[in-house]
Amino acid sequence: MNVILIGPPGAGKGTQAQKLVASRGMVQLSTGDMLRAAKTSGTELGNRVAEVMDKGELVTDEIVIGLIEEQLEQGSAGGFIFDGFPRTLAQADALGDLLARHGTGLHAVIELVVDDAALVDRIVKRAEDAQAAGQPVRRDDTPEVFEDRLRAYYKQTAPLLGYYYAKEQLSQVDGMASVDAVERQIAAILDA
Ligand code: B4P
Repeated sequence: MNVILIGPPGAGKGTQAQKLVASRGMVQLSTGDMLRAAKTSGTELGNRVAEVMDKGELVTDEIVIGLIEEQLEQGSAGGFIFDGFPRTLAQADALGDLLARHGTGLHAVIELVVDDAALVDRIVKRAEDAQAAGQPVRRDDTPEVFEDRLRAYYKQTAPLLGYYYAKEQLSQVDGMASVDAVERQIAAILDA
């Protein structure tokens, strides 16, 4: 089963993807995590990625699609969770082509619906928690950069909701609920 988790920044895509890894043996493909790893690599590509991410903008489709393509080559018996990918229509088209080339397809697209105000609170809390624990704070987890991330979401990613709705693949969950309650809603969709 291949599943996309879609939603605004801080909606809980990464949190729920990890739950699916634990409960269903799926492989999580988080473009955010892959890009953060590239950022710390110190390569020229990593430096270019860092500049874009720290401004709250989207990295180019070419880079992100290339990262996903590499991971798909490795296969997954339990299927893939696409966490934070696709984020543009070009990425969505590319994913459809890549899955078809691997003889598989997309089984569900799950939107995590969360109010904008709650998103900012979560991002600020994550930064505070990281600081208190002496861990690195994400440079894009500030209220200022968050505004730009949210703007990028509504402009470039939200159109994907109509794209997948038209294909009858879109389901919505209440992302304002607790982590466990969101997990139960997702399980019900995947089991249906
Ligand atoms: P991502 O890493 O995808 O990050 P995100 O949108 O912030 O996170 P997510 O929704 O996964 O939230 P999380 O579970 O962590 O992207 C970061 C950047 O990478 C982008 O801005 C962009 O520059 C770049 N990028 C990534 N993919 C790209 C692509 N495909 N194309 C181009 N550029 C790309 O949850 C957030 C917080 O909320 C956590 O602290 C969590 O504990 C908390 N939380 C989660 N669920 C909760 C719940 N139900 N209740 C209360 N708190 C909850």
